[in-house]
Amino acid sequence: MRLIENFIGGEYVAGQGGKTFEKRSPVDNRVIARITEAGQADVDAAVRAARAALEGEWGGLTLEQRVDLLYGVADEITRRFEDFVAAEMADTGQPSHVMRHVFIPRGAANFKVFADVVKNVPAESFQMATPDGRGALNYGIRVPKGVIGVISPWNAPFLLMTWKVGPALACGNTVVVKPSEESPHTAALLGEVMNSVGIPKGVYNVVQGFGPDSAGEFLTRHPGVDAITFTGETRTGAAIMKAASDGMRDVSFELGGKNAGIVFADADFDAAVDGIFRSAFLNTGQVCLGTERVYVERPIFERFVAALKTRAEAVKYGRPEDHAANYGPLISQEHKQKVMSYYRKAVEEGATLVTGGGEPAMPAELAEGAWVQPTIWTGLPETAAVVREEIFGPCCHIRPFDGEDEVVKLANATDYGLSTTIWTTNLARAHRVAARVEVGITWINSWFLRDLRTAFGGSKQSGIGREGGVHSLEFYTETRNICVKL
Ligand code: NAD
Ligand code: 6OD
Repeated sequence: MRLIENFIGGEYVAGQGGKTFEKRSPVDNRVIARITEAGQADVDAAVRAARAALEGEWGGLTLEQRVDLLYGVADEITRRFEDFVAAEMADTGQPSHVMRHVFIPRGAANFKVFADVVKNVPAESFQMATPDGRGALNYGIRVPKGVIGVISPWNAPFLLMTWKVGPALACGNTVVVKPSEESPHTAALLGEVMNSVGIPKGVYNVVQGFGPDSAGEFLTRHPGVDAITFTGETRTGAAIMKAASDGMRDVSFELGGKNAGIVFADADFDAAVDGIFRSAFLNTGQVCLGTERVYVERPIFERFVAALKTRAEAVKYGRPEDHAANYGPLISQEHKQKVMSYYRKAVEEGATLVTGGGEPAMPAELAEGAWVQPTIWTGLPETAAVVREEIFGPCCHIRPFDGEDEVVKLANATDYGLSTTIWTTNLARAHRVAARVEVGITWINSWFLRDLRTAFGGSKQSGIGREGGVHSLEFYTETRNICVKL
């Protein structure tokens, strides 16, 4: 049985308390690894290592040296592509094509793009008048914020963890990462990459474990951590915000969503069905940007529901390495219980079940896996729990609408504000509606197209702050102003 350890100061080390926990495969519920659980002493050691690197070799590198090392990390991820694919498939059970085309290449891109960003962003400068007429010059210098605590989730583990580690290191910080207890593999494997390309020891550290009363909480409460960047549930964000208030540490939060998909009657019908199918069911619905509320203009409502039903019923269940499969399990039995409880609640709330709503019949060797059917409902009021709460599963509720004003109201009637996808051939309307929906990112006639130079984040309870491109620099550096009297 493989043992996954912490990665501290460039070494793989067992937790000092000797505690371990098991990781089960989502596919068949077999135990596939044991994981070290970091205690307070391990988190202390990781933060010390990160501080030492910051004040030592890493802090002394030139920008060019740092950037070259990060290009090296990206190249080494690409060289070890198959290892990362295998590690992520083991943790999540998702089809290999998702790993190959989206999640793992993004891991490499997260290092490359932010290395380029830091190289190319100029510092600000302002000239000012002074009473003596000689003037003064202000200029800003950016300095790293320090030791960054990175807390990441399980749904796209490598993409989401490196999306924070890449810019943090590019800006000259050091990191202590706490990956989800459900997805320990790729964060651990990245330690090997860091060592093999010569990233100084202590720049990248990983503590494994859980959230409350475990590595996550010890890290976010640690006074040696200068800022915390977190992706996960809104409720967890609230707990971390309280922890960060001790010492007034800065936070960047990417949180939950209950995203609307809006389909106008003039949309390219097949493209809209395909787009909503992907946004509702890719990664078994475990994408924060996914669509759980679909609004379809009345003239095409029935036809759209029927077409999406056909697509949902055609998914091919299977192991990640089975190339014919395009649909995997949920991450865990625990998450399956949560999703199934919403499937039952939808029926109790009076939904019309269009398709799914239960567990698929799986062959004996996969019967213990966290499999659930893609599910579509109609007929619920907007007040239903299933329409209001983030389920984070392969399911959506579809409701008809009449006109722009109504659909904007419906889309905005939520505490969340992460993303929207709009389907229409009327581009003037697309721009109008996009400007009115209260979210961090809107896709028009597409979904999950990502340019890493753009601002990414959530409105309302979907997040605090923006990352991506220069926006990441705002969080991962501090600007000091220097005023020179001339
Ligand atoms: P989660 O909040 O349960 O856990 C995320 C991480 O936080 C894990 O590493 C966990 O161990 C840790 N954690 C939990 N409690 C903690 C605490 N008290 N202190 C410190 N750390 C703690 O989220 P999850 O179930 O792993 O991921 C799914 C959620 O993430 C969904 O709500 C989804 O919408 C959200 N998400 C958001 C984005 C985004 O970009 N907005 C991206 C991906 C996922
Ligand atoms: O693409 C990204 O940068 C990003 N943060 C994606 C989030 C996906 C959520 O599951």
